Amino acid sequence: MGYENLRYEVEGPVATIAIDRPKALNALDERTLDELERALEDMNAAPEVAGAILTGAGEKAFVAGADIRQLAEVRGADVARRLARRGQAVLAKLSASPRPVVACVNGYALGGGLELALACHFRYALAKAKLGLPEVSLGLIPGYGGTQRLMRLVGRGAASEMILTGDPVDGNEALRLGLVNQVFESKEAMLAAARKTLETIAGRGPLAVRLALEALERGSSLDLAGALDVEADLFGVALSSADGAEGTRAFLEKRKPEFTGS
Ligand code: DAK
Repeated sequence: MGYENLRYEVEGPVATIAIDRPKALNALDERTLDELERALEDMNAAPEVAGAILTGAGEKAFVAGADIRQLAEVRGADVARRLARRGQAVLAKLSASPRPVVACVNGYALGGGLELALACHFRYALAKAKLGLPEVSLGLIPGYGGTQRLMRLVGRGAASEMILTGDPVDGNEALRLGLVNQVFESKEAMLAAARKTLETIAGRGPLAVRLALEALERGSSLDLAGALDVEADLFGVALSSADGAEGTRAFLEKRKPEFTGS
């Protein structure tokens, strides 16, 4: 089945998912969420793919939020709950993806759009990008994990200011806050840097990358003691794996490791 609201491409070990609904500045409606879920499944099922870039098609927007037109048509608590569960489930899948997804924020990342970027493993942005949670100006609060993921990333003070004012920050301010890892002047430079990072990751032990992502994901919702238990368990899996044996042996034999992902 093809895609209507996004573009999915694979080049070498890197998949690119570009949300593409120009008439609504790439806003997330139900169909786009469905297609995003399918693209993540395609990416994780492709043996040659090590990770993905998630971006917005065009020059103006990453994702300008949940589709406000669709939200305004929602009648009844049941439909609203189903919509909320749907969005939360797709973002949870993204956050728990066994392969890394890098958000490349090329313009407006507002509301559900910033929440989508926050569910990615890390973020790059253009200096001119606008990242914010404007829900309070619509009489709402963030509903796809924004209050929690933003607070965990930038701390309660900075998150409170962004959420309570609803005012967006640009890429440089996002960098200062720790909301994004790197800032770029052009989309080409940003996508090239994200590709290079994912190619570096593709050269590391595939099982170790998967286990590290799992440790980060599971540990992020536990207290330190519980999270350290998770880390110890997964470290045990890594050390007793074929890749763990190969990586340590290759170091001692002064050669490049040949990982098999097992
Ligand atoms: N939804 C639908 N259409 C959108 C949209 C959106 N979020 N954002 C922009 N568009 C559409 C505009 O309506 C316009 O369509 P036409 O009028 O041409 O038909 C077209 O995209 C171009 O937009 P503008 O003409 O407004 O472009 P400007 O350059 O003047 O302004 C802007 C760009 C990004 C500043 C502006 O479009 C804007 O403020 N957009 C809304 C941004 C926003 O408030 N986003 C947050 C939405 S609230 C939930 C969980 C989560 C959420 C909801 C529920 N549950 C748990 C159920 C999340 C909520 C949100 O994301």
